Amino acid sequence: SADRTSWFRKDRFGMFIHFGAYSNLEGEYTRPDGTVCRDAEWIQRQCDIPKDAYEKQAATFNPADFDAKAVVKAAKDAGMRYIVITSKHHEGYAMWPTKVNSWNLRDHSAFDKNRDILAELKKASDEAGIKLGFYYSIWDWHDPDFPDPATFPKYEKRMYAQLKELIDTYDPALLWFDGEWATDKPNNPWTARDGERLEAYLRGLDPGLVINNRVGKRRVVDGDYGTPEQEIPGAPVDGQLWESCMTLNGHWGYARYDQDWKSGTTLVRNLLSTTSRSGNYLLNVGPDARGRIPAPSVERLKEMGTWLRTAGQG
Ligand code: JFZ
Repeated sequence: SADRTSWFRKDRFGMFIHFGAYSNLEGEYTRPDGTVCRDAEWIQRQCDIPKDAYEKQAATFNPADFDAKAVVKAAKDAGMRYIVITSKHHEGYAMWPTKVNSWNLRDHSAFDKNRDILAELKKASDEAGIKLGFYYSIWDWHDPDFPDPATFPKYEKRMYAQLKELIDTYDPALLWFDGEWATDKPNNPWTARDGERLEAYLRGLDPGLVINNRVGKRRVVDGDYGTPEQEIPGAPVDGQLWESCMTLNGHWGYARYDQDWKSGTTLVRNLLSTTSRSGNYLLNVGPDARGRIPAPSVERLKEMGTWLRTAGQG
């Protein structure tokens, strides 16, 4: 509804954060034979990392330097008005202390058991007047019940439970779904009906939630807005809200070898061409294994903020 999305239509610029157990590898996996395979949040699949090896590396994940206030400040200084962080990417690893399973940052890491980065981010965001939303992948590589049509309903129950936890605990302003297109579900696809059921469930829990269209089949009727990825559409659908998400370099998750950063000029141009066509711009940062936003990312966000405050005269 127009009411629910009023803040989203006003707050045109947001920060996307890709952060998960993959961040611990910083984009590089050394195989037992010594060869190195590179990728970011897809590293487990792209590099065929065995499940036990992936779990073993995740157990050492210790993002002790994650600083919610610094993250929020970087966003605010850039002129961003909302943040969307990966609560669970395709790897299935929950970034909050979920009670649904132990594959999460509290129970399967070397991180301080008293810390909860989503709670920290929520507090810092509230203090700064920034909205907080969560990315949540429907596709789950870790849950054994996901790929089999016979057991999928069991997975779906856990997914519903996790989403309820997120809503009850952190009161997000927005949910950003993904992975509804899962390639290992050719015979058991996420259907329009699955999407409608999930969306109705979420709206029952919180009618104010803004939800992207990847909750369903990306029809105009699914969710509140469209999600073109890494592109600014020439002709957005008339009347549909949309948000273009983009990376600062060539990856979503942290990849230490990727230093191919977009220039401040390009980023400002993208922001302006998106917002001038009534779209939102969701620009991504990928914290490293310690939880720090890479310095080249922070620099570029600063440049954007300076440009916005001075209309290019800064
Ligand atoms: C997905 C994820 O697989 C990726 O890791 C990242 O989180 C990104 C924001 O979303 O990737 C996609 C999703 C949709 C398309 C392509 C990649 N698409 O519609 O072409």
